Amino acid sequence: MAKKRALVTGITGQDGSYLAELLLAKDYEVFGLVRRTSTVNFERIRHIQDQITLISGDMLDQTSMTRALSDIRPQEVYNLAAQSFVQTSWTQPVFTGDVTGLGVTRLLDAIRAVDPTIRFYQASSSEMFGKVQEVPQTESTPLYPRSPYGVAKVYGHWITINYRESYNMHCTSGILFNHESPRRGLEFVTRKVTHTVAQIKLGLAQELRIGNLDAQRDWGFAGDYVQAMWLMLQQDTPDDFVIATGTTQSVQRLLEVAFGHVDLDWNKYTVQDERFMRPAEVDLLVGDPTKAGQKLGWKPAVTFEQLIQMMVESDLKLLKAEHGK
Ligand code: NAP
Ligand code: F7E
Repeated sequence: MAKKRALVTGITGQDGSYLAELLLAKDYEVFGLVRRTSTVNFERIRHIQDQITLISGDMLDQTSMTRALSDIRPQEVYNLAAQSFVQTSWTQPVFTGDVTGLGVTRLLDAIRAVDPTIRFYQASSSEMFGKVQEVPQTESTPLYPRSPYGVAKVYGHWITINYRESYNMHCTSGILFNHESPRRGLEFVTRKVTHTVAQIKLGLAQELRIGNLDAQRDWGFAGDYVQAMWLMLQQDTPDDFVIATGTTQSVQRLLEVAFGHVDLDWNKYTVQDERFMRPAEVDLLVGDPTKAGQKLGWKPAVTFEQLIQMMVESDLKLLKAEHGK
């Protein structure tokens, strides 16, 4: 039997790399859409690069998507590409809206034109809940985004539902809460903390400059969350699913766990810095993954403490190799 083919946008990102590994393990032919950059940024997929096929394209260029879909003829498309850093969305609001919001319409419309039977996954986000209207947040909690990124994701979420309802396409939206890993970008708070903790432990840095310590997030492990993406596209009926751990932790707790893991007192090394405060904050996120548990049989395996310890250990190893320690 011919292998299933999947196209992943955002394959060079954190989730893209874990999803590509999962699809390869399930014997898919994996294709990734990559945008042109002046230097190569394949660090996260280098170890699997000989097993996947990369195709040039951009979320701002619908022609490139149509071409990629016509050439590959995939059965499944996972749309993970986005300008995904919330803070940057205030300095680049139009760009964020174009890539993260309108980009979804470009891709959906390219799918409609090439092959409307393709199953489509949209990477929706808990940032859509923003100023939360209900605790915990479920698939039916009203949306109240608090950043240009959150607003763009609301657009992407609703256009996904609209193509499902307008054209009867298999379009599914995964509302994923924060998920992290050793491959997380250095600008996000978990990785920033674990990397700086490792630097401090090895004598390579003196302090950690940080923003709001009171924000609370429902943090899970990216490796667990990409399994949910795949499960969603195996369902007969497209739907929306919240993917979360159901527990929440503050940024301060993150500091306690990360510094605590290497026997340091976070208070002694942490400096609050206005530069990392946001014009509008999302104070508390905690998801209710009951529907995903019941319909997909999904549950997270890695706890918050295990996740942060895994990330600190990985950064220690990385830095030791870089600095010959
Ligand atoms: P990430 O590490 O920032 O990766 C984003 C990916 O999108 C990268 O591969 C990036 O390519 C690509 N991309 C950006 N602009 C593009 C463009 N114009 N055309 C083509 N590709 C473009 O993000 P992530 O953490 O893996 O998240 C994956 C998706 O899930 C994103 O849509 C994010 O918004 C969403 N999400 C993430 C979380 C989370 O906690 N991680 C939670 C909910 C939803 P380059 O490598 O070239 O920059
Ligand atoms: O911030 C606070 C900050 O940037 C988390 C993206 O993947 O998840 C991510 O968005 C919290 C916020 O992630 C610093 O104010 C304090 O309250 O790690 P973050 P995010 O904004 O929650 C969602 C679900 C997505 O969809 C996004 O794509 O931590 N915080 N001090 C800080 N945050 C950062 N980055 N840096 C600090 O120094």
